[in-house]
Amino acid sequence: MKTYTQKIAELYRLHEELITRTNIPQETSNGIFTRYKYPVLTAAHTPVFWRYDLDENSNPYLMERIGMNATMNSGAIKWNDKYLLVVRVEGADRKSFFAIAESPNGIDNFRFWDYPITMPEDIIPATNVYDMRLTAHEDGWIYGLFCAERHDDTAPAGDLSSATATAAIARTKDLKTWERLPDLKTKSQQRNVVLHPEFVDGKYALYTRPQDGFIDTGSGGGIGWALVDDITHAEVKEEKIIDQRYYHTIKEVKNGEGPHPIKTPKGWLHLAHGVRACAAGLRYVLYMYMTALDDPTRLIAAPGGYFMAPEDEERIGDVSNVLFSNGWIADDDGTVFIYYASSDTRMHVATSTIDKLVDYCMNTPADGLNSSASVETLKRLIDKNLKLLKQQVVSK
Ligand code: BGC
Ligand code: BMA
Repeated sequence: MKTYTQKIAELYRLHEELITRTNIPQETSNGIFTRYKYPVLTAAHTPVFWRYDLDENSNPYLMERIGMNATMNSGAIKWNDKYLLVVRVEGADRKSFFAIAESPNGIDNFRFWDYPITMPEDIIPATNVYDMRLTAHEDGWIYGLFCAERHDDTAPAGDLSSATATAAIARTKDLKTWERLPDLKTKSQQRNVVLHPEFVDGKYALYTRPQDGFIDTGSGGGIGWALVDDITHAEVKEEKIIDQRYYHTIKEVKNGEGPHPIKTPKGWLHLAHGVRACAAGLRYVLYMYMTALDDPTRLIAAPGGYFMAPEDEERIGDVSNVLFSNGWIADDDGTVFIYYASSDTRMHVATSTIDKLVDYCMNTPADGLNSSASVETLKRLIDKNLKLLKQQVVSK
């Protein structure tokens, strides 16, 4: 018979084994990015002392007292040479909260800080908070923008599902203590609001995602852009759509900015998610685009189709068929760590480089918006390649 102390030691041993497991790059790659074999975070990565009461008197059976359900949609930042994720942790009670997990190398050994983030509330407290985008802004603060969700009290009595989505704004200097600013004032509901890292015309700039209802983006049009005078009383007065949705594309139903774009010599590199509807429900994939350095609202590259879509175990989870990303880190050597969640359940990493991602954006054919155009694009590549292959045979 194991003693209580031995049982706890066993829990710790298994947990330690899981979180220190070496991650392995996957051999097969499309040349654009490399996936890694293991998720970087799962619910089982949360500390043992979050889930178990370790006191034999109050927990004689050594049961989990607080269940953790998922670790997903995480913001990311490099901080004091460490790779940090602000994870959307979801408890068994369906409530999400933010907690930081830190890794020395960006691909494995992610370890949660002891305490989750205590996020101050706005005037009207939210029921649920999620999907934080981190921006180290040139004003010196680190901002976290996230979705604050509340029950829609205008819904008919008994309707407990109608909700409102608002962009919440908080800022910090040390990622430990957070100051909450008033939620973004806008005409429509908003999810997926992201702060651009630089001032534009002396103003704060936001990527927005206007929507008609809580789920329905309807007339929203796509990813928007708005300038804000005062981030401590942020209000969207004018919104311009910079990345539109189109019929029969991977972003037909919805799209939303991922993390804030990365500045490259050739333009701002964007990662976003696109949603289409099918019999199985909504399918979420990741896509990329680029905008001009002198005008971040001007689209300069729009590679067609998805950049990443769910594969293998990524396809399955609480909300299946979903890839979602709101965090990436560009290292000084040009490596890009793309953090993405699969099926609202677990976190993964894929790596690439700035040069490769720019090349991908600039040289992947755009979506021609119909089958004939796709065939013409394909034929052009076949022509070129067959000519090349023939020349090589002749010259041999
Ligand atoms: C969930 C989000 C989801 C949203 C729209 C929220 O209640 O927490 O994960 O994106 O609903 O479906
Ligand atoms: C939402 C997003 C994510 C989530 C996705 C799929 O609209 O904001 O929180 O990953 O749906 O459930």
